[in-house]
Amino acid sequence: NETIKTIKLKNIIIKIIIGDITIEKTDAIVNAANSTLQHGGGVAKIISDKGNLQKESDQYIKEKGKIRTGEVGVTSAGDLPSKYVIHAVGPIWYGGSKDEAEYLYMAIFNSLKRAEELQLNSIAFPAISAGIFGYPIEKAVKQYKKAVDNFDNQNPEHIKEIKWIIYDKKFIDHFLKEF
Ligand code: AR6
Repeated sequence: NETIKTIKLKNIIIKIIIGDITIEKTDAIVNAANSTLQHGGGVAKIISDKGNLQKESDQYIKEKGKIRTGEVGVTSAGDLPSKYVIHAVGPIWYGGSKDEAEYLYMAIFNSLKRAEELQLNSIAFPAISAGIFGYPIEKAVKQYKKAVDNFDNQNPEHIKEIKWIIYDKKFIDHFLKEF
């Protein structure tokens, strides 16, 4: 994976990286999940297959129930090199009239909050909602940035590094413009 930009906020370092999230060594990677953790496609399938995580995800849903849009659930990282997978449920894009922006913001912010509660130092995100869920990337990056800025402003004690892993190269300019 290749780091193309590093940005220093008040407390946190942001890295914009091109590549594959499953090879990132961070304390947690975030999965672009759905509310039943059925990892049928997209980055979720890749994370689940490589980490061997479907069974643990099914068990999670059985015990705790569905995860609402904007909320997160945590499993181990299975066979992946990180410690945890934070499964964030981003919104499906319906055109912008169904509070998609607020839900996307929540999915990112709640992932960061949970990572901080777990006392983790680093976390890596894919472009949540911007694939199968259809959220336009130029709008999505605004919510990613807002969530990161607000989290940084809360002066977190543990999280020091947030990585954005870009798989889809046509997203690069949007990330560079927003961050
Ligand atoms: N590393 C980083 N990013 C990746 C990788 C990878 N290895 N592979 C794909 N991406 P998506 P969503 C990017 O569709 O829109 C699943 O079925 C991809 O290019 O994975 O939130 C879930 O189970 C895109 O930019 O997530 C849900 O049902 C980004 O990851 C649904 O899809 C997100 O695309 C979630 O849809």
